[in-house]
Amino acid sequence: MMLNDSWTVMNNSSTELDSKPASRQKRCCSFLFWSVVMLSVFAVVATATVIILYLNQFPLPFFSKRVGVLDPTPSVISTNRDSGAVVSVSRGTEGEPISIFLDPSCPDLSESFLRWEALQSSLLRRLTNHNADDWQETGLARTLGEELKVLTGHAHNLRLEADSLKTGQGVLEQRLDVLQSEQSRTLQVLQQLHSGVSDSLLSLQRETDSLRRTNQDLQTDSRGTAPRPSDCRDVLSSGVSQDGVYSVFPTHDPDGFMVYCDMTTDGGGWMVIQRREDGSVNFFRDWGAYRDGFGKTTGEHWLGLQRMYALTGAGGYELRIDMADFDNVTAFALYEDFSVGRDCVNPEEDGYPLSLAGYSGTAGDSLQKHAGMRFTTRDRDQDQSENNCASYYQGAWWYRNCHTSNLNGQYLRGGHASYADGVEWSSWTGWQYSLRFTEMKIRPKTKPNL
Ligand SMILES: [Ca+2]
Repeated sequence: MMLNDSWTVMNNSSTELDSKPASRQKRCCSFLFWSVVMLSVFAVVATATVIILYLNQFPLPFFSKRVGVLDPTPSVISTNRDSGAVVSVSRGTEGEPISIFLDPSCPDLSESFLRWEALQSSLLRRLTNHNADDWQETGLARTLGEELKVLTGHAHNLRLEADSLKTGQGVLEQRLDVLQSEQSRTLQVLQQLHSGVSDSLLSLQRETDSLRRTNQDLQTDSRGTAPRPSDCRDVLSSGVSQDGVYSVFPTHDPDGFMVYCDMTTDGGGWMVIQRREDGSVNFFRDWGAYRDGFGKTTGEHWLGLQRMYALTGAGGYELRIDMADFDNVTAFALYEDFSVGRDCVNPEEDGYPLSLAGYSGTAGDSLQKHAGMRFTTRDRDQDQSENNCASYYQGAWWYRNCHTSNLNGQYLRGGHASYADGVEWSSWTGWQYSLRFTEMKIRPKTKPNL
């Protein structure tokens, strides 16, 4: 009652004065009411949109942790092999990194990106088709659309990047294949090179062995087929030490001839140039016989003046004469220098003169007085006697007037009545004893190194 009255009083007091202001108050309350309704609807729509986007896991720039401010920090792409990921993408310093795992087969991500783009496009269409009556809702929807376009653009770029990566991986694989092929080829070449070098070394080793064997063969051959001996010392040096007949090839008589080598007396290496031992050979011969030699090499013989010249004409030989009587007593005479026809241009014409020096021995020197004498035979008198000493003393020798030795005399077998016509060596057995054995032998003065 009191309220109504007051109200009535109030109304009564202003009915006439404020009839239009009452109508204005009524419109103002209606506007406020619909504004609240629209705000509520807009809030519901925005909340639903955000929920949809959130459920679709879209990054919402205005729903980041810093609400309402776009994150200016660019994405950071880095490799993170520790986590097993090939590439990690982190957005912002506090953002969770997104690891991208690329297995060797490189899965095709284009389809995922396409689905992503399709989803964004679908959401964009929905936002576009949303017919909002309120200007704020419309602005928000427009903002969402712009962001979605940006997101779609990013997704598209990512798909292109993924395709580019896949293409790059293909090129990389091709290059890896080429590299592997090159590596294989290089290894093959290296193996071939190594094999070639090994073959060359093996061949070189074989050649070296062959050369070594050849060298050994040559050395064996050189020992087996020694240079032709020029005298008995060479024969002895070749390792032969047995007395006997050998071929020698003196420098001045390259065709060679047979000689008897004494390999035992006084070191051996002696060439026998005269031997008397049994009287089986006639020594009373002419010039030609004494020049060319006669007799049997293994028995009584005369080597020949020409051969003696061939051997000793240039000097350098020594002479040894071994003798024995019929009582088996022996003696020898050694001359350290002996030569026949020394330095003669035509030794036969010069008479094969005797050069001799340096006696030693046990038989006495019965030859030195013949030094310088030319050789005389029964048919070629070149001695200093009125007569032919050879004829007179039944021999052939380097007679002077006539002799102190006559080793080519008659084989009278010991003591004889005739004078000096036997096999004489006067300083040992006088002029009337014909020796049982005589042997004249020569060798180079320089003894061989045995
Ligand atoms: Ca004479």
